[in-house]
Amino acid sequence: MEQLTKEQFIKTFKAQLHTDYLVDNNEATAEEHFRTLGKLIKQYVMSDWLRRRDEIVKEQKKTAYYFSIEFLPGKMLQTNLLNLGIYDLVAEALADINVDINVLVEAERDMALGNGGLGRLASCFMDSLPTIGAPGFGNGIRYKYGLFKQRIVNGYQVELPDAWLPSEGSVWETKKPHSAVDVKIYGSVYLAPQEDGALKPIYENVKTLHAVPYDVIQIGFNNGVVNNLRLWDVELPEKYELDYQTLADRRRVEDITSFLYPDDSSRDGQAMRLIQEYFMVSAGLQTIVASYAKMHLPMAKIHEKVAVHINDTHPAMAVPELMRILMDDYGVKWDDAWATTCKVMSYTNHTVLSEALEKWDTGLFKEIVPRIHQIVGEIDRKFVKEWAGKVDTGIIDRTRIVQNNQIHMANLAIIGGHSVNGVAKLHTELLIEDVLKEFYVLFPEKFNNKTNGIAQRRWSQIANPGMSALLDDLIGKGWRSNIHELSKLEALLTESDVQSSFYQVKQANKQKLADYVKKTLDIDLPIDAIFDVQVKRLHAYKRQLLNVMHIIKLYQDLKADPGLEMTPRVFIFGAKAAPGYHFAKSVIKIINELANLVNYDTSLNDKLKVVFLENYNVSLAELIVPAADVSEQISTAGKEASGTSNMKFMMNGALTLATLDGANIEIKDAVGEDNIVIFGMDKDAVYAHYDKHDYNSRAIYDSDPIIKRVVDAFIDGTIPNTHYEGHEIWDALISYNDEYFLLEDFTDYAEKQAYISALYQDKNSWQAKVIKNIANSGRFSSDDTIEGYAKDIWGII
Ligand code: CR6
Repeated sequence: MEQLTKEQFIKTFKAQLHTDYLVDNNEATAEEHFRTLGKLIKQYVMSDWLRRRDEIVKEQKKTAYYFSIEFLPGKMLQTNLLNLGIYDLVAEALADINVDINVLVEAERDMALGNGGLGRLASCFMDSLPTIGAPGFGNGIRYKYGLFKQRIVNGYQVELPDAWLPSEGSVWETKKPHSAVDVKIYGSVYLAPQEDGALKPIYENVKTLHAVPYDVIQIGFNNGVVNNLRLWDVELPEKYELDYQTLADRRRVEDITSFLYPDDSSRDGQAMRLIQEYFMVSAGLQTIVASYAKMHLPMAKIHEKVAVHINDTHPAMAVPELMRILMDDYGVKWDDAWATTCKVMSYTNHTVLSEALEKWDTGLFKEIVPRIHQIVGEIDRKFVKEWAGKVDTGIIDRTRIVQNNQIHMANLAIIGGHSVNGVAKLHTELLIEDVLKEFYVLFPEKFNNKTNGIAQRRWSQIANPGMSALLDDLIGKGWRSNIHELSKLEALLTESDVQSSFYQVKQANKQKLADYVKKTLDIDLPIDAIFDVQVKRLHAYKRQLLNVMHIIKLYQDLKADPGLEMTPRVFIFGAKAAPGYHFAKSVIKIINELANLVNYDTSLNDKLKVVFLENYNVSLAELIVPAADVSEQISTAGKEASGTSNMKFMMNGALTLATLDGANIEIKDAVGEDNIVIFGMDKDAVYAHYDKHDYNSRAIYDSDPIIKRVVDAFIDGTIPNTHYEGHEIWDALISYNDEYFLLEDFTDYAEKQAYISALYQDKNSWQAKVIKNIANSGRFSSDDTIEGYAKDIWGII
């Protein structure tokens, strides 16, 4: 964008307010101010945005399209201002006319079109792609309702719809009706032989959906590059209105883009989800192929200009859909279409949990996407034929796409693509050795690792202005554009004034969070206590319950000896549970009742506080992460594919308390064993239990009086109002043999927690570790991660 002055900005800002809202600056609401500023930002980048689009076709740039059913950007105002390089200028200009930029920031609604880490990662990539100058665009769905809004009522999670989208639309998007495409579902299809011998698909009784794109700006950091996130919405095509005669028919169509499925760990088996997936994939690919066609290059070479990324299994229908478009719409023969499709597609696996690898009932699949069903059947048949006789038939039976009347979407993505990556070193190893090992026998060359990363500008400069200013003072401003310069801090680890400056920053951030807690929950938090934080989706494998068990132990210790010397602790939780996930909801109830129990018990002398912050989302994370002293990353080893909040905490100077799981291992490698606190079984120990079937939680419970006392607290009335939930949890731990090994890891966990309490007393040593963590956090930048994708997988830079 052109150089901007304060005066120019103020003039256009006021004029825009007049034009859009017929108000003067001093009468406008925060919402009006926010939308006006957003609109100006969009105007500033419009020419860069257009240029980007045009140069891709004109210069025939190879482009990557990141297909994801989730994106979780949170708020975009600050990121956009920062990346444009006008944050300070705009903040000052607004202040000159008595507008507080923070009020505008508050006025923006979080865009929560994702559940958790997977969607947030996609958004970090959307920030990093233009920043490294790579032509990489997103493709997703414009849900009218994002992830549910969580309220806590009587300790229980209540889910409310998240109506994030204002009636005028998001200020960051532009509707593109002229780029709309039709997507066909249902009906039947048969192949009619043509004179030239080709088979032409003839559709009958299909339903046609009108897919309308909304393009959302993705601004690179200080480089004039603006990429695109294309979100698809559904409309009723006028041309086909007779297909939808009743109101109920119409509503069903509108529902396709109504809401995000609030579950990131298992499929819910609803036809609507399948329709969503096909809708997004088909609309996106039709447009991509059409824009490639404008280059007038051979269709069978589309892989030279286009890369399509399948983020988790949801967009896996991209494989047969690209085949369909190439064959049915552009007349490419099967073998050529297949060869290029495999080179276009790549896939990221985000979990080892088998329930999250989507499988669709063949009957349902055939009913909703009959042509895709045919193509998948043919891909499967050819796959079996190709490998017959070359490998053990058992391997073929277990890796083929169609098995027992189910379509295995991960298998489709792996077979139909050229790259499969895990999201942390350990995770990729596990894919190779265990979860996908038979695919590794067939296609070893496809496997690679890309450890996740975070958009560091949001998680440092935006979320933690206090720390950022301190860093500027200590190591200069270079780190703001080159995050690896944080390593300059290595020279300052032990300097006491540096240590105390970081301490001051942390205390100020803790105070800010404490103020929020006071305002929202009316609980007073002592900021000299350790702020010990676990924020993430609620899931049994993430073991929030282990954290709870430790709190119970501390509570019992303090009750037994009120004079006990103990570093005061504030335990902070934030977590949404999938609405149908009973156990997870029970854990939320337990945490809230435990909080009520300890927070108002004056005999504990403020040594123990527990807070559950409702509606954990990106914005709340920006408040919580900079205020944490301890980052809890305590999943059962082998279960957390990567984790990304672990990286955010590290960058903000928290010490990680972790199992050797996911990216925790790489954090340990980055900071060294002395600067992270590791506990519990590693992946091999966990797998040894699986192999030997020798885990016995009851034996641990019977033989360890401390563990018995803690576990019994769930059912002996210690925690009020949790009779039902307490029994459910006790049963999971004892009667059902503690699937995630909490009991085995508990003792080490509690000991390492005690070590942390002691360490915190030694301020110098603590601060040196904190600074060491910040100094080494640069390697977890998503700019670097995405560079790996762009070079190794997509070949776009
Ligand atoms: N739940 C993983 O569990 C990983 C993210 C992003 C997850 C988590 O460890 O950091 O993906 N997996 O790769 C899925 O969503 C399936 C997640 O967010």
